[in-house]
Amino acid sequence: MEFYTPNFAGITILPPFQDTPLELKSASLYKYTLPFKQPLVLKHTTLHNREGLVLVLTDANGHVGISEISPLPAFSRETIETALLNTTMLLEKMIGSGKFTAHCSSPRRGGWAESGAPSIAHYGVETAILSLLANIHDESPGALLFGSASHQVPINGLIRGSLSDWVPESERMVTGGYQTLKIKVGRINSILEARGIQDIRKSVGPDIKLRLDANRSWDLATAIEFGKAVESADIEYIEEPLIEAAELPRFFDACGVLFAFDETLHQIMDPTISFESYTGLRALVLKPTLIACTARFIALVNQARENNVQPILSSSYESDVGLIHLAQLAGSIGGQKIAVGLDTRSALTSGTTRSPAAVQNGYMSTKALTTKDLDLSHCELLYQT
Ligand code: OSB
Ligand code: MG
Repeated sequence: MEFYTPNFAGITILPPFQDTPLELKSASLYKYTLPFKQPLVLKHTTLHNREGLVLVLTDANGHVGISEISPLPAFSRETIETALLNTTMLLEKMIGSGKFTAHCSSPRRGGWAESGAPSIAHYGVETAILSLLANIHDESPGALLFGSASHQVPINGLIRGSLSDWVPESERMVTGGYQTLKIKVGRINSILEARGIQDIRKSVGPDIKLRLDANRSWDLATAIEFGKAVESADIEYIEEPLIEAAELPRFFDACGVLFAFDETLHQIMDPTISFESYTGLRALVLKPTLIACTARFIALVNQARENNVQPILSSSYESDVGLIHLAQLAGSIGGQKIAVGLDTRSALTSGTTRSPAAVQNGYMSTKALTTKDLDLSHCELLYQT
């Protein structure tokens, strides 16, 4: 049989890996609860714990596929309860349904764009299948989709503390090997923040890349004022400076600071949206966990590349299992050249693997996970076939 669920329909894995017959034998689904070191303050919520699901699939030959399904409260449309329900429903359909091939796009289907709303349950199951296929072929999941893979990826150090910590934190990160920093702005007075950015530039020198993220905090006038004030600090780009995304080209025209889409991508679901009309667009910040559809994620990577916009893969405070998958995808997209946004593990007290998906010397490893690497001591088994 051919296995179609809505989101699987649009994924094209590269020809050497297509049509691999799969037969699932068992599935286990665990729920983890991991405390944050400090309450995580996000734009519309504050979190004390991260909760999510870890899925382990085993095929008839003993290969495993491992993935994580972790909707982020206030960002994901789905909750952990709906994700759990939808995942178990999918698993019920798949287990015991005999041999199938997955991830072959069918010309009869319209691909992901016609496949209905993205679902984190689908995303989690397709990720586990991708991980299973990768293990069968002894390749990285990213290589199945994008062709190549690097053994490590550079990470942008994430600075989310208060203004007085910016310079010491930046210095600590640069000493630790980070070559790109991402600073969260738009939280207090924008003039003070602009000065803080200038101070960071002075202290880290000209060779460190600086990215900013304003999470849509400003009106056009405030953003332009900020942009002009940091003009000499050589900012690589600023994510989502404006409340109104449509005004972004005017922001760029007025101050010359390049910008990136993050939240805006989750509002525009039209896959054909033209990025060409956005003068000044430097990057797409792509969070597969929030996009919740591998095919749409691939489409966005391709669209970015076609428009000379950088695809920057980024995490959403997943546990180690999810982060390792993201690092593997990143290693196949930007390789060792483009720093990606995976510096979120340090916010958690513990994780889901024996050794954490740590950043070392500014890089994260893309090494594949095996069941031996899992640490499920913070998990509860919820479902097993
Ligand atoms: O605003 O970019 C954000 C994580 C979860 C939700 C929103 C955001 C983030 C990050 C991830 O900042 C880290 C990064 O992109 O470097
Ligand atoms: Mg952002």
